[in-house]
Amino acid sequence: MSRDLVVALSGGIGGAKLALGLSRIVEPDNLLVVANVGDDFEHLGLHISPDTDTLMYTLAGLDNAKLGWGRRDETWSFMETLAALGGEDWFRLGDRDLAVHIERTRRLRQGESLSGITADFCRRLGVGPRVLPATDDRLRTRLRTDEGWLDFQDYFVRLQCHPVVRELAFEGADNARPHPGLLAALRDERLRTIIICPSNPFISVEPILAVAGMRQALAASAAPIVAVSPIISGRAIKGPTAKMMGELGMTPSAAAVAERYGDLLDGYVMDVEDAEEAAQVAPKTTLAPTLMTNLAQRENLARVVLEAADALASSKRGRDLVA
Ligand code: FO1
Repeated sequence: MSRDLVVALSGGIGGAKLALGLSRIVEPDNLLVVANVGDDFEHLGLHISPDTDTLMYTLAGLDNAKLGWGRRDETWSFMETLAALGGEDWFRLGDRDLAVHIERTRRLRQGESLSGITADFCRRLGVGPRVLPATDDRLRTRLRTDEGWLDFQDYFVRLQCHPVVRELAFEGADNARPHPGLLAALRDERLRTIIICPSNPFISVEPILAVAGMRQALAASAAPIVAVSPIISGRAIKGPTAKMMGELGMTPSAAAVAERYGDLLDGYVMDVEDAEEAAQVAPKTTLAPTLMTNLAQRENLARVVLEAADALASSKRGRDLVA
């Protein structure tokens, strides 16, 4: 029996880059990308699902690389018209992107699941791998800041991540269930590895881990769990990871992210620039170039992560046999 099924947990832009690299070397049927839904919200009467869409657009080759969200070749007539009418324009919905939100919202209202709609959109857009929201249940990231409790997009987009973060909460997580398709993959004997993409641990990965029973299901899997550091030399490639780490009392470093994931990890891929930190990291480390500015780098990092996982798998299975 071949172990060729790969599960990747991902947020938006950073995770999507690695997911794209993985999609180039893993057969589409063998790649399951699990999307954070903590960023989801209702806006202008529409259900917006940013990380799911970033993954879908990236894997379809339709992503807007400049913005890191939304679609390429976008036009903004709707937004300009809305602004002229005095409407809410702090969260920018492009004309092409808007069609996705409108159609998704219509289908959700008719009782379809977020995962079912996502699967159908992916098929129509030519996405091979499965993109699965971590849960079909409602889960919303909220942040306690020096300006009080904020909904995620108010913090991230409206206030541009300026407020100082004190605490995060994942509303609904206790009553949310991991998607059954993900649970099945985690139990599948063909599972090769679970990859935690180089996404923000607090706002992209932890909302996935917060889904009731998710950590247990991951930990119970026989396959090795390998995370990729989202930090290089104390800085995040994009977004507020390093800023948040400082505000939450951590030193912004690759080692601190590994510590945050704790026992969950079997392996950790960190940037070659952070070689001196490797000794402080408990799981087995692999050093690699983790910056992904082009497709070759994405593919290369995907290959490194899979090789690291394969090396860990033999020792993990060996341990399980002894235990
Ligand atoms: N991020 C922004 O910084 N500004 C925006 O106006 C914005 C609009 C937007 C529209 C659709 C969508 O799917 C994502 C959008 N994002 C925007 C990104 C979004 O806030 C994500 O949650 C973050 O990028 C974190 O992954």
